This record gives sequence, C-alpha cells and structure tokens, in this order.
Amino acid sequence: MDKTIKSASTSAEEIIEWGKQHDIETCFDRALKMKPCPIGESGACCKVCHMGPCRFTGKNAEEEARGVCGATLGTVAARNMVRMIAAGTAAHSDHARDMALTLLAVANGEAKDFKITDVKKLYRVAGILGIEFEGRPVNDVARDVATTFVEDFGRQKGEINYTKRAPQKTQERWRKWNIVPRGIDREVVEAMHRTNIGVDHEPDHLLTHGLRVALADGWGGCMISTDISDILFGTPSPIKAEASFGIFKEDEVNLIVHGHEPTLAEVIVDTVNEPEMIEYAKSKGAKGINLGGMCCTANEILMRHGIPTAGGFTNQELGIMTGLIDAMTVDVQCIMPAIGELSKKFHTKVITTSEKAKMQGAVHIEYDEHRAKEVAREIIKTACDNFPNRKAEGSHITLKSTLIGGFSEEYIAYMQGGKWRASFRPLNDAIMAGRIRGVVGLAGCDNPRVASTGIHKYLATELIKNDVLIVSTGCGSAACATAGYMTPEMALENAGPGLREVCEAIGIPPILHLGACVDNSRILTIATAMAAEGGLSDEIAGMPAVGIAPEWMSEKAIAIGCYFAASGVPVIFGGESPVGASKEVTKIMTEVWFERFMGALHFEPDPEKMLQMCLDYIDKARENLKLRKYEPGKFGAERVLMDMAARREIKNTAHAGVGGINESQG
Ligand code: NFS
Repeated sequence: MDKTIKSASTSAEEIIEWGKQHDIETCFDRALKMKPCPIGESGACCKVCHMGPCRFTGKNAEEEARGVCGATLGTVAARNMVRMIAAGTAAHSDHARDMALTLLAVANGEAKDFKITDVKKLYRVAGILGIEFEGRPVNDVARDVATTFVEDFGRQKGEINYTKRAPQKTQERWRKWNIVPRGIDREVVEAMHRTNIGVDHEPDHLLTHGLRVALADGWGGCMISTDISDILFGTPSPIKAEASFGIFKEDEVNLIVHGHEPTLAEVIVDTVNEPEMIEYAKSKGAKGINLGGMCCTANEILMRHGIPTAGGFTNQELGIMTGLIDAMTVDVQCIMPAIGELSKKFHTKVITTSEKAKMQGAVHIEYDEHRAKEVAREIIKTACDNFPNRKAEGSHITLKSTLIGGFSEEYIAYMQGGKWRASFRPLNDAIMAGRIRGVVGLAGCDNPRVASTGIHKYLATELIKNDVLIVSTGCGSAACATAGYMTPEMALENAGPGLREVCEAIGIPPILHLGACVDNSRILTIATAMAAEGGLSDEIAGMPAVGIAPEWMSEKAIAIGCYFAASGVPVIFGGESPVGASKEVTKIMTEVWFERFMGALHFEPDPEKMLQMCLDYIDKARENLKLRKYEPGKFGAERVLMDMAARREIKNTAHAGVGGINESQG
C-alpha cells in the first residue's frame, strides 16, 4: 500500500490536504513524525517496575537477555499482552456496568427519560438467565435481569452467566483449560496482579489467564452491553442511513455525538426534534438541527434510528476541519485528545459528557441518567448557540454514501424464515453447498499508520469477490459504509456468483453491519446459532469463519481478538505484532491456542497475505467439515432461500423491531 497516501478515502484525503495548506496538523501527520519505538512495538520493553524500563534487544534476546529481576523476553511479552487484554476488557465492561446500572435505574423508576423498548428481548434475556418472566410486571423482570448482570461484575467464584450461552462443546473446551471467567472485575484485577513485578512468569500460564479475561469481555462486558442496549433502545433491524463528511448540513445546526455509550445519544435522538428545540435553532438563524454520529456511538444510533455517521476513528479531527460541526459531544473511548486543541482553530464546541473523561479545550456538560433530557436539551442548545459563530472557512465536503445497517442476530434469523420459521438453516445450507465460502468478521479500528480505511476496503472487496459473507462492526463498518459498500447493489456488482445469489434472494448487502464494537458479541451469538442449526461444526471452533481487524490500534481490539480466539475463531490482525519479539509467545498465541481452542491470534501487516491466510483457514475448515470443495460458480444442492415476497406472505410479522427496511430519520 502506498505510504504517501494518508487515507484511502478521497474525502478524507481532501481535508488532510486542506489542513496542510492551512498549517493544521492531524493524526496522519503525527503518525509520520512519531515513529513507533521498535522495542516497545514488538513487546520487548518491560516497565512494570522502576528497576527498568528493561529493553530486550539483540539477536539472541529471547535466549540470553534478562531484565534486572531476571525476567525473560517471553515473560515480558506475555505480560504486556495480558495487560492490553485487561485494559480492553475494562473499557468494554465498564461501559456494560453503566448499562446494567441504567437498566436497574429504569426498572426502579429512577430514570424517567428511559423505558424498556424491546420487551421481547428482555424476556429472551431473562429466559437465558433463568429468570421467571411470564405474568410478571415488566419492571420486575428488568430489575432481576439488571441485578443478575451487576452480579457478573463482582462475582468471586463460579461462572459469569453468559458463558452457558455458548455451544456445549465450546464450554467444555473452556472448562478443560480452566478459562471460564468467574467475575468480570475479578479477572481484570487478577490480570493486573499476575503481571505485577514478581508474580506470574510463565508465558503460557499468563496468556491462559489472558484468555479468561478476554472471555469476560466477550461473553460478559460486550454481550451485556449489546443486550441491555437492545432492551432499552430496541433490537436493530435493517435501516437506511448515510455516511461520510457529506452528512453535515450547511444551513442547519450540526451536532455530532462521538464516543461509545448509547444512553445520552439515544436521549439526544429523542429530544432533537422537539418543537422547542427546532424553534431554538431557528432563532439562531439555522433551518433546523442535523444530528450525526462518529465512531461507535454513531453505530449505536445508526443501527436503531438511521442517524447518519461521519465515519470512524480517523475521521474525528477531519470532521472538525470541515468547519461545519457546531458541537461535538464525546463520552468515553477512542476520543483523540487532539480534538480539544483543534476545535479552538474552528468554532466547534467539544463537549465532554462523562464523569470519567475530561479534556483540555472542551466544555463539560455532565450526563446524569436521572435528568437525561435536561442534559440533552442543554447540549442541543449549546450547539444552536454556537451556530452563528460558524465561519465560512473549513474544507467542505459534499460526498456521502447510502448504506443499509441494522443486522442483529435476531433479524438475521428472521430474514431466513420469517417470524415463525426464523432460523439459520438457509445460511448453513448456503455454506454447505459452497454458495457461500465462509464468513468473516471484519472489525476493529481504522489507523493512520496505514492508508487509513484502505485495508478494510481492500479486504472487503476481495472477500466478497471470493464469495465470503462479511459481518462487520465498529470502524470496520464505518470504513465500508463511507466507501459505499453496504448496499445490496454492492453484492450485484462485486460479489462472487454464489454470494450474489444469496444476497439477491434475501435483498441484503454482502457486508452486514452488526453495530458498534461491543456488538462483536452478536458475531458470537450468530456463530452459536449456526452451530445449533447443524450441518456445520457443532461448536464455534471449526466453522469456516475468521475474524479480521486489519487496522487495529486499541487495546479493546486486542481483547476482542482474544475472545474470538478462545471461542474457536482464527483471528488475523494487521500491523506489526505487539509480541513479535518473542517467538515463544507468538507460538503460544497461534499454534498452542489453535490446538486447544481451534482459534488463534496472528499479526500480519501485508494485506495480501492477510487475505490468503483467511481464505486458507476457511478452506481448511470446509475440508475438515467434509463440505463440498469451494469452486466459484459451482454449487451443490440446497434449500431455497425465502425471498422478500415469500416472507411478506407470512402472516403476523409484526414482531417488534423486525420488518422490512425502515426509512432513515437522519
Ligand atoms: Ni472498536 Fe477501535 Fe474505537 Fe469503536 Fe472505532 S477505533 S476497537 S471500532 S470507535 S472501539
């Protein structure tokens, strides 16, 4: 990939160029100036005590070099890895904790601006948790569900609730290797303890605990977040939206919600169209209020309301540089501190909203679930008040793409058979017949160290050409959405013949947007449903499925990669390996994990090799499952997929949150 290109998006590139002419620096410039430290980059630096930092350099560092305490490179690289998993898990899980506490407050009548939107999902979750729901008041059920989830954080012994949701065989592997998480907080704390100076030194032992922490993330933090968000705000179903910088409007107040937690954003969605707010915007000279999102908060409200997204991680500074954003709220995670400073060069007001996160150059309007609407109104008014300060300067972009998002596990089951016959049968059949070669989860960040979003785009197009169905989340979705790949037409024009037929029959894009980064948990439940359906593997391991985070940068991505590996999915990350200095650790994370769990975590900077490795894994899994050998354009027999018309005929399809494609509100 051409290193002189900073972004693979022409709109982004245009703004970066404009910035250069106006002496404005972005992460793309800083990434060129600030070269990664080669010692730290490969996991060969230990700074867990103050006898160091110790650096393990030289040809034979693995065999010969020792830290002041005597630690080997393997110990150090494994410790660094486990700390990354713990930090990523802490982030997702703290988000999940807040979701559980919000659900509890709603059930107790203390958060009046929220309600239980998807009672069906509440009952489904209650059923999984073993909570009685029939004939009980909804709030009582919600209280029990919330309390049960809260217990998952502080449990000292036993198992977190959702591990029992995994296929039996997957659970057996976890029990055999003793990696079933007990309590989410406990696993994170224990990781910090074990990696402290002088505790756990054996790389395999350390990394095995790393997997337990990661499972606490996937089957704990992430899954709890997804399910509570569905309960409170609705389970997503297909919806049309728009993406990229062209979503900003010249004549309206542009308010952008950036970050991760959906709660405040949902209330803003609810409030922004209140007549009083519209009038207020008009009194400031604007024609109305245009709400948009960025990063994973964007994905949350795009999936449920069709609110447009300005894109993923590397678009945040560029969005401000359009000069069109009147206010940008930020809560937690993946928020560049650079935007505080940058906003001073424009009129944009950056508003921090979480009690956990403040930044220089921002104003702070703290979110409080007990007075959520009041806070939302204050934020909207702040954006309106700032509209008259908008100057003409900035790099205005008009380009935007249409996309279809909103694919939940529930909807994917529904689209394959309607309300009464919802199943994963047609998908499994299509895979067995070789019409679909396999499934790839394309996820994780976009990264200015490469031509940002470019590897996502390359892999997305190549994979669908090879009849691989893509499910995507987070900034992977944002990269595909802003490139215009998330439309049914994309399947017609670019997918291989088998995948194209499947997409055409159901009327779906070849890349299914599953939501925010925490919604990677939807991939776990989809894989579980596929295992239960039969015909492929009877556990998650062994499926013709691969996870890819080609441009990862966040510790959260590492936690996600590891929970997929522990669940039985081979995972490929881009960039240089953060454990690359240690052959021992690399071997554990690839070969040893594959032997035990049939999952692995690889790091491969070359996009073409990533693609090949992914297809090899898929083909090998097909071979092991004794499925028909994949050949483009040649399929075996399979059941007929229900098309849209057939599904419409099924009576009583008024399942809450499930139906055809909704029109965007954005
Ligand atoms: Ni997930 Fe990456 Fe961040 Fe979301 Fe985007 S950068 S690890 S996708 S916004 S969490």
